[in-house]
Amino acid sequence: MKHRRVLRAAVTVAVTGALAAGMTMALTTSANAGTTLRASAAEKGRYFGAAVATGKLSTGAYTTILNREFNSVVAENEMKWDATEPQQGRFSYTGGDRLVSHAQANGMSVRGHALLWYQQEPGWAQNMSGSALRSAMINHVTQVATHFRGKIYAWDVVNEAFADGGSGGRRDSNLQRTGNDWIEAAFRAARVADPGAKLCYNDYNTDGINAKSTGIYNMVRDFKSRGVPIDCVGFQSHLGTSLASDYQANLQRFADLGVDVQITELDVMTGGNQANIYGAVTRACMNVSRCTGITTWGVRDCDSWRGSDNALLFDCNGNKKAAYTAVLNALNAGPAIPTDPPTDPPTDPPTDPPTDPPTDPPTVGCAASVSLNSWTGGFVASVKVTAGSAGTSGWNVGFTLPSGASVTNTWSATASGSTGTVRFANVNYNGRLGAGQVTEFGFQGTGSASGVTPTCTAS
Ligand code: G2I
Repeated sequence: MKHRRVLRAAVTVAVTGALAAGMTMALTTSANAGTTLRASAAEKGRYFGAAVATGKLSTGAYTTILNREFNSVVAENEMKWDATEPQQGRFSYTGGDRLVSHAQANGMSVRGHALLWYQQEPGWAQNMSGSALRSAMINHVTQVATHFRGKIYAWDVVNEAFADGGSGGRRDSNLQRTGNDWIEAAFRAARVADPGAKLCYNDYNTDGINAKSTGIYNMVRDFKSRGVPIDCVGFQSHLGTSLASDYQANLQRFADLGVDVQITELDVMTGGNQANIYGAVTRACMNVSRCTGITTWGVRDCDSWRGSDNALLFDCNGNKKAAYTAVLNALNAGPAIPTDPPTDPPTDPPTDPPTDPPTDPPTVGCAASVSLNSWTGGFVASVKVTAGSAGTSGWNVGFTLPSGASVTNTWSATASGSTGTVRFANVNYNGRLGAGQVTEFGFQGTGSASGVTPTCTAS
């Protein structure tokens, strides 16, 4: 059983010296302390979430707790690759859509988990490699993120790509063997497909400053310096009987790189320390202003993948455990995420006399620019269309592709042709642009598109 292997890896990080000073801190509750996890987290500008197996949404005892206590959900399995693309190019969103509807009806945000992961690949993808796999994986990212566009708060774009042990390097997998740039290619494709979602890298055994978390830290720093779109890092936090003393410091060093951090799959082995560890993790998140929320990997002990570990906040009868109280108290005692400083009051109106209106005639037309994310054998093109000063009621962008290049997939435009001269027309919702307004579309292809330049015509 694959997930057993992960569990062992996750809980054998025996980090000692665990719960330092913070644990003995007296917990006070503020005057307007919340009485549920969701209310208390929301008061502090954060979310408190749970992983949900959507089949359980029809169990009343389960859903009662979920709706009362949590304001964020993540699909435990239903948005993974094997669930969403069981056969190549045939997508299935039943479970994921059901969870999104439940979330929307109950005031919950949704974390998306996970676009690319070496586990739970569908069989057809397990058998692929090289540029065929690279194209298939980028297509998967594009299609799934496009389907859920606008509905996901944060996506785990890539899950568990780093190796355990002391190397600090990447984990071997067929995804990794498509080339070291697979992670950034996935993030760029996800950004194009759902520009509103925060894009996260997510992993386990990263619960302190260690070789693995440092490998990830270096990747994030590199991505930020090169403009690869990454917004957040998820710390799964499948924990044993102790907590790294530098858990909070580790979150903070990532936050200092300019990304949000989130606790994404929290569960803690039962035992004397369980409530203390839950409290300490919550306090650590509260103390890091860019820690935007916490998700536990399930609701009740019996819902957990960790079986007899009794690792969650509610027992099998739905009763709140001591760990629940520790979390609630820590949420209520913690600081709120600082809000943006008030903006300066408006300055005095300018006293200059009004200038003459511009005399230039409006520019009929549009401009287009392209940014390419290329790898050996394929590419994703992101195209920006800017309306001239007369605006547009429609636009059409042409490219002449080098020989050997072929368009395989297009979003937010309609393609005509796939090789040679290819044209992309607006779709019904993005043709009408005001003066200077910008819209974006994209396409994916095989071969190389390097050096292509777009021409834009407006109507
Ligand atoms: O392994 C714990 C988590 C580690 N981080 C990534 C998470 O995505 C992962 O979640 C677990 C789910 O909680 C399990 O429910 O991922 C496992 C897969 O590696 C999930 O287990 C699978 C079983 O392996 C399948 O046999 C089963 O069909 O759950 C499937 C649906 O119940």
